[in-house]
Order: sequence, then structure tokens, then C-alpha cells
Amino acid sequence: MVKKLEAKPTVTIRGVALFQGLLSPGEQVRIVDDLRDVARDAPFFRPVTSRGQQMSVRMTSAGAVGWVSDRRGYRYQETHPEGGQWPPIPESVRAVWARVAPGARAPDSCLVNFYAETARMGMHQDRDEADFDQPVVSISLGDDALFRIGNLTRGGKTESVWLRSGDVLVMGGAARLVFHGIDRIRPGSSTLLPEGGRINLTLRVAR
Ligand code: MD6
Ligand code: FE
Repeated sequence: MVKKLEAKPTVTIRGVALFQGLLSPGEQVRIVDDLRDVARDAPFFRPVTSRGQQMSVRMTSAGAVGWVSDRRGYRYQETHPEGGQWPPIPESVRAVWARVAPGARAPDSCLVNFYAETARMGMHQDRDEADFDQPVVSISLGDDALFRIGNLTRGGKTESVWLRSGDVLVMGGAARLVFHGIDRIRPGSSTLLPEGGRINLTLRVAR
């Protein structure tokens, strides 16, 4: 069987392309296995905002640079907060980028966010990258999450969609800088992660 390479979105909301059910259960398991290796080399940490607020997600990264936030602010950096380089982005993850963003440069950063039952992510833009012509690709694994899509400026009307395990989302083009966030997850809605919760990967061209 020839594996088809370039995927087509199932739905587009405010320019954000959603590829629902893109990853098979087998592909999801493979990615989670690879992420265990990433987390062994680069342990999850709890980021703190520059105002000193703990974020509710736990975070780590793979790639040449990782996104970190602490009292000094947020930035991409070449080392884990506890020291040492980030592990490489697993091939299983890079393969997803190739399917949904075939024309883009290769990603140099993969942010790994873990959501326990009550974790959430406030409305934000992804704007710490050097080149906004390159998309951000996100992969959802584990429990369902309610994803809210807003506008290019803060506030205004929003639309929400449930992201399920194996869904992939691309924020690019005119939608690259749209505000977005996670209102809540639905605990127990997936059996992919034995410990429960949700993992979101965001692949970026950071530099
Ligand atoms: C999440 N996602 O799904 C949070 N950012 O947990 C993001 O913040 C995100 O899904 C940029 C592009 C796509 C995303
Ligand atoms: Fe984001």
C-alpha cells in the first residue's frame, strides 16, 4: 500500500485548518512512545510566567531550541531550564509536519504540553518565532480538549471546537497569528495515555 503523503483538512475555522482523525491509533501510540524518550532526556517542568504565576500545563521540548518561560520572561533557548540540550524531534512527529505543511521549512522546535485534569491554556498568540510565514502545526493526543479560536487582536467573538486524540491542526497564512486557547479538557475521554490527561505538541520553525 502506498501511504498518501499530503493530507487535506476536514474543516477550516477562521483560517485554522483542522485535520480530524489524521493519525491512526498505531501512529498515536508510536508518537507517545517516542515522547517517553524525549521526557526521559528533557523532563517536564512547570513554567512560571514573568509575573510569577505558575502555568497549569507541564512542559518540555524537543529540537534545536525549546520554548521556556520564567521570571525573566519567555523565549526560545537552546537548553533545558535544568541544563543540557533538548533531544531531537522524533521522526514520527516530523512525519506529521511533512503531511500537513509540505511546502514549509523543517521545524526546529517541538513544544510538548501536558494537561492534567484541570489544566488549561489562556488565550494567546504564538508570536515568539522569527518567521510568521512558517506555520505552527499542533498534534492532539489523549483526552479531548475544547479549543477556542478568536481574532488577530485580543477579544471579540470566538468559535470553539473539540480537539480529539489524533487530530492535527495547522495555523498558517492569514491565521498564523490568531488568538487561541484551551478552555478545558474532558478527563477520561481517551485511553491513549494510561495515566490520563492530554498531550499537545506544537511544531514550529522558531529561528
Ligand atoms: C493546545 N495549542 O492545543 C494548545 N498554538 O493545547 C496551541 O496553543 C497552538 O494548537 C499554535 C498553533 C496551534 C495550536
Ligand atoms: Fe498556541
